[in-house]
Amino acid sequence: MDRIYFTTPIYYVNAQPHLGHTYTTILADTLKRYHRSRGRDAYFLTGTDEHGDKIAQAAAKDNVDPKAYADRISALFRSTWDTCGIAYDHFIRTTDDYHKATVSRILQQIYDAGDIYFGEYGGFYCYGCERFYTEKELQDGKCPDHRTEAAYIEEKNYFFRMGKYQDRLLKHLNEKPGFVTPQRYRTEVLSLLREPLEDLCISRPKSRLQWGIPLPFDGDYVTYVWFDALINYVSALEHKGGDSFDAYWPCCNHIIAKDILKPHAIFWPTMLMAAGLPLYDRLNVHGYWIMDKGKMSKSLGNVIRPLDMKERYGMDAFRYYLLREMVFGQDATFSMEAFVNRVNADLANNFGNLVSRVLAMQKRYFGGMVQPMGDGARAEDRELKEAFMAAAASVDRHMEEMAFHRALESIFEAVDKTNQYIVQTAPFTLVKEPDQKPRVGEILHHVLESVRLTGDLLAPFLPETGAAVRDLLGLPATDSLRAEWGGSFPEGHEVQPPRILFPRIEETEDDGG
Ligand code: ME8
Repeated sequence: MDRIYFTTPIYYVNAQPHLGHTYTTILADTLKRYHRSRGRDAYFLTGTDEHGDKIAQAAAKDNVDPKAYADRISALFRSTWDTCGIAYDHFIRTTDDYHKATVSRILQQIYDAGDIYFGEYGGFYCYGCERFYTEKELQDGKCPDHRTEAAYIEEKNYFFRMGKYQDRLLKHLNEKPGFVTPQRYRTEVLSLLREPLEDLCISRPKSRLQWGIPLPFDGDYVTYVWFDALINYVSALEHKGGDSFDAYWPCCNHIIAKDILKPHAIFWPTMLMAAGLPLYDRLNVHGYWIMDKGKMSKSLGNVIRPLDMKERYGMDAFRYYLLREMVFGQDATFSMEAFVNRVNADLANNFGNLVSRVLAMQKRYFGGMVQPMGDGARAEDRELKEAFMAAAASVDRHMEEMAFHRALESIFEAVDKTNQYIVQTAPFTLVKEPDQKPRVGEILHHVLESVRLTGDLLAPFLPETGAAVRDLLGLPATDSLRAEWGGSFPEGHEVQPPRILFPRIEETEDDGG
């Protein structure tokens, strides 16, 4: 059986789930559902990153110990994903014992192999990023990301001989052009590798930071948070047990945003090399959601929270906008106005109306009973079928390239085609001629089949919609796609009366959201 393994970043527990986290998590969820629907064994991992300065400081600010703090925020991430219907297979926490054990084992292994050494280091440290910066990287002495003054710190620490693996990593990137994708991020990694790769400081003295996994070979130190966090992708599979690691690791697809490209494209593969483990298959990097602050509604504030969006508009409307609007790899602007327009135009007017319309006609003309489909030999019937077969193939092609927006566009082109088919065949006029009734039955059967296939093609992107369409059509739930035309409705099959799938969003930003 074909397998595939998707991971999201494990999110820091110093912030609550927002739009950015939700986007990456929805991508992984869509990918898992998509591959499952095509008969593949897809495994999906997400979780929380709970050690390090940032978390210790956030906990101190809240006057609680770091573990209690992490428990609370981690649970919040998990329950958010549960409420949003995210179908993760495992939720990992870096404070889980099995994870800590794997991190210790790998550290010891790399230490024994001679790739970790003790040395003195002085550098500019940003607490927000939890890393040292070179003077050249700082802007006016400040961290380019956090815009806070970097502190000069001199201390003895352990270092990972990352530089030793530079050539091997370059060779891998050249031999496997799809290792980091889209292309622009591969280019960015290659350009980082044009400079000599420095060794990586992988410890923090306990005198400065206690909240971390102790180094197995020196109890006075804890592990640098990235060395701990990246290993989650491996420890989760080991924890799953059996042959999970061998089965899923070779088809591991990481999904991240561009902010954490360097740790994933440079630290992680070199760590894997040093640990004697094979590399992951592909690093898929998306861009950033930028807030369109001026247009954000007052009541929502500037932070988009997944649960607010779900409650107000439904999860599928939110998923649709995110997946349809962002071009994978590029930045996108989040605007409530664009959200409302997109959802109203595509979901409420286009697809929603189509579903209501055909079910209403089926009910009125045939009491909801599906009629024979006919031989489908007429030009307009054939064209409708062809439009759907083309859409199904195009979804596969686009998903291979993570072009979620194009996959959805293809499905909606087929929906447009169906609306044109109704106009062209005019069942509402034809029905007035009694001898044309069988033809009206055929036409509606074709439209119902379009709706069936649209719902099934949409299901990985919009799971609730996929299920609701099947329910309206009186068909059993399924998570596998039958990308064929016809044969969905047995003789005497009855569909439901119409029900609104997507209510039009009437509010404007002036309503206060
Ligand atoms: O970096 N647009 O965790 P994190 C799109 N713990 N995606 C966004 C986003 C935005 N504006 N903001 C955040 C960490 N994200 C580490 C990861 S992995 C071994 C350790 C998403 O909580 C995006 O996926 O800061 C980004 O890579 C991630 O959140 C960063 O999450």
